Amino acid sequence: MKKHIWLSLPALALCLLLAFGTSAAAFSDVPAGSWYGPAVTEMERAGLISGYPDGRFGPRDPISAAQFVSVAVRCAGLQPVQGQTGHWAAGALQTALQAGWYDWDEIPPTGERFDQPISRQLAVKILMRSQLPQARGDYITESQKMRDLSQLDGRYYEPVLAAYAAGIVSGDSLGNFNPKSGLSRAEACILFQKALKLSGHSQNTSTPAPEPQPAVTVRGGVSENGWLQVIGTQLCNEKGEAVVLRGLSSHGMQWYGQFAGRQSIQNTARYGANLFRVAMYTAENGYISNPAAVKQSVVQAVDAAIANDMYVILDWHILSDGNPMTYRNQADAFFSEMAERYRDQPAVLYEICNEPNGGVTWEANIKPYAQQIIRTIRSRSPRAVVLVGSGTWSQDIHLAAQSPLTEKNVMYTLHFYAGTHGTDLRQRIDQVLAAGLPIFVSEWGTSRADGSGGVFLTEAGQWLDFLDQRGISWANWSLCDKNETSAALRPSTSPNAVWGPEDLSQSGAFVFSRLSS
Ligand code: IDC
Repeated sequence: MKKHIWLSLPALALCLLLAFGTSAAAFSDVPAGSWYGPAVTEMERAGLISGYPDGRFGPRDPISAAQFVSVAVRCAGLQPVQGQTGHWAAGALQTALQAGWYDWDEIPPTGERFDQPISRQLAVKILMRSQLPQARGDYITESQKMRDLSQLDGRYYEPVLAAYAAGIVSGDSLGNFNPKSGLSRAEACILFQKALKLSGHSQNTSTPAPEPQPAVTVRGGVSENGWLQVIGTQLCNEKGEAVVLRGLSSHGMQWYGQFAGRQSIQNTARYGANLFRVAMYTAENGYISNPAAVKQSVVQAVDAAIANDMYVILDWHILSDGNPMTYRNQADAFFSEMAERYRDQPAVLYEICNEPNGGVTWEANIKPYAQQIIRTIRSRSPRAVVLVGSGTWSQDIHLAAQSPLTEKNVMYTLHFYAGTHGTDLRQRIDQVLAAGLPIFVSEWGTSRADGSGGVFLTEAGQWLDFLDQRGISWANWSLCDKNETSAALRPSTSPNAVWGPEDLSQSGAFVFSRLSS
């Protein structure tokens, strides 16, 4: 069992302490009857802010970028990640940057502006993106409320107008917003308090506010973690602790099912895997043309993973058949049977459409398909986690984010190949995480997207670091000995032997080294 400490509770407390000094029940310089008194007290009681060591809060001091962002991260329930400098708030600022709350040039991660007062326009942008990402304001209506609209830089129009529309800001007595001035710590408290109230009230609308993320990430198998659940954007175990699953995906079961037996799966467990993915192609001589035999090999693979105390993804591997609606009835019958069979089995996760592609849309094809199949699965196995793909070979998570499913314990798959996909797709992950969409990388490769080329281990390393920092689970394509660079095993490896380093391909050696780290 390995424990990955993202940030211990004392470290978190320290960040807060540094953000606002020590905690005190009441601040000597915050009169109860002042305009900011109730907000400051409420935020302090909720553990979101605290004062200076001498018992003051400093309500009229300008709030710095680092202080403001730290509170935003805390209010959003996110964890600081590895920062780029030794500054006390570097981790929180990195979290916020990666979440897309502001751009690199607005608060460079190199730190030179961390301790400078934050401008009102930037503060409002960070506030709205972090706490109320769905909020919008009508230009014609809201712009009339700002006498000094011409002072506002273009990139802040959207969040500032949304903040006006939500009643979070209203301008000074002259009707000016003063976008380039700073704001005081007391004003910041009021802004956060208003936004938090609104996000709390809007929890029943389309995107739920992210819930606090657990500080400790555990690995381990099914006996340790039990039924999985999705809390906010994080996969968690039965106790509600963040859990990360890592492992290999089979190649097509109709071709390389021999590498999905007990010994092969156990070999990956010995390197630290707690997950196996069973890729059941539907087309290409897969389940649709040969249902009985393919299903039997799939059930054997699922049982082999369970025997190894591992989580296992049952993957309906659409590929050349790009539209999940094509074989919807077969999928419904298959998942009905499997969810019944594994109804008492916390190990099984259901991936209901590997990679929709071609002329499919989220609204017309994938979402209605997912709604039906989720209903079918949940009527048999109510607690099962379901993984849902999106268009363009499961890269269009941003389109799913515009109209997410309302069912609980659903995650959205994102697939990447290190030789083809990079920064743009990673940015997309951060955008949708900030919007509350839980992500599971159920397939990725060290090769190009065609399964060959490379291997691209530097790029793959960047990807895995990125996923690690966000507690995102993954399965690597693929556990087989095919002569293609994405295959983890050298040609002619025996599926029934204990594997040593000489059996692993370049890709396999890299991937296996990252299973336990
Ligand atoms: C590839 C296999 C390759 C096979 C091909 C077509 O590596 O041997 O000939 O499928 O069946 C995916 C798919 C996955 C692909 C993989 C690499 O989910 O089935 O496997 N890939 O091309 N999406 C992006 C890449």
